[in-house]
Amino acid sequence: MRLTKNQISDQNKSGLDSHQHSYDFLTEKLTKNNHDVNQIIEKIRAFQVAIPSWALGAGGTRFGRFSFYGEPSNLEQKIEDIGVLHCLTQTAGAVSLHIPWDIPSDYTAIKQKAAELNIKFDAVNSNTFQDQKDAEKSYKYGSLSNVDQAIRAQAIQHNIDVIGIGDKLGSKGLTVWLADGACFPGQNNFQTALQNTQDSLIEIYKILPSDWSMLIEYKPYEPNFYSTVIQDWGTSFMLANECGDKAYTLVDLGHHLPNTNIEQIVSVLMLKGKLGGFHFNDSKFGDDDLTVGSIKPYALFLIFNELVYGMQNNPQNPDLAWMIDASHNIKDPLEDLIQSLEAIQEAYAKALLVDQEALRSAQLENDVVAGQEILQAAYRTDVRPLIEKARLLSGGALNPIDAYRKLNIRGQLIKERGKNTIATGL
Ligand SMILES: [Mn+2]
Repeated sequence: MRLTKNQISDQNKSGLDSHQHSYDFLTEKLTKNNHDVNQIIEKIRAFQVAIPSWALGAGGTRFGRFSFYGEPSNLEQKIEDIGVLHCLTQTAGAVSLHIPWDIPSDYTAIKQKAAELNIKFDAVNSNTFQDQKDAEKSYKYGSLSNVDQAIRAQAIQHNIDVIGIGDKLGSKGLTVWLADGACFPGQNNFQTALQNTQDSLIEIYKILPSDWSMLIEYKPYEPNFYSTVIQDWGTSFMLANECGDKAYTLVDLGHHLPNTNIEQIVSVLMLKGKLGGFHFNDSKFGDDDLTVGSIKPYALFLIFNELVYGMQNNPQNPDLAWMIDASHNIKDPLEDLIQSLEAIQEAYAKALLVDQEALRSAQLENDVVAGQEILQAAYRTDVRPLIEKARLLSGGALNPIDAYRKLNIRGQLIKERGKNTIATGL
């Protein structure tokens, strides 16, 4: 299904007066405080987040999966769903493919469909955390780190194949996340596992096109519960340095032990020019993959504050590949993604309001109270009128969730696709 501009502007009509009122009020206040509101809105409009191809169906846990009707059953339908999201929110202008779950059967047709919906192909993701039907070798005991050279070679070749697929679509990045590790002490040799991983990554890096980047993701545990080979940002950073200039660390918000200071990690990586990608989600205990901003919105703001600082002060760091990496069991996946996209925009807009100059002065004077006041003044500002304005200017919905429901989009998807479709890859 495809939404039209008219459908959206019809939905917007009833809320325009109220929006304008709160927008004018906020603009007056921000302008008095020396903020350039138009510039902030342009930044919000330019901020685009990739939607992963696996997030459009209902997610599952190892205990069960409760289907959501009208799910997209092929890549074409997944791109259509992202088209709906982008049309409503104007901030989901990219897709991140997971290979081999979403290998295009017709490249020209998929590229055309994405172009029509104004969607770009972001980083492609390889998968060596599960065995594929026709695979010769098993990744049960690891992929790029495996003690068996033939298994490592198969995993290296898979990543090379993924680069080939991404290249045909116009992607510029490969994301590597490894499940490799050990469930029990004595299962593997830490040094051998790391050395094998490094050597394998270098083999993949060697064939990376010159305008591509390789993003190395880390995670402390799960599915292995004793050790993960790339367990933390330091290990990823070290491997990226060993590979070369086009290799970077990728931070996934859910891939940290509880209470890790993620904003500090972001800050250090940007200073070193090595933060390449970012996966958004939220969590209470582990890699919960909950809706962005649903559990720890202040932490998300503090992270964005460092991202904004880095984007303004660290020209040595490249533009980041932004992606939502959340998927769960309960909500309509499209509504969930809309909520995540709004939380991201909100945290970004608030971070843009931080008075960096005043913060710097407070820090130089060791005025701890002032530092906190400056951050919280930005955090406590209700920036939603700015996000609404950014969406309106781009042709999106004033209230995307409301429009999604009033237009009965899920109902239409069920009519088109039926009740029993299941998204691939989950
Ligand atoms: Mn991730």
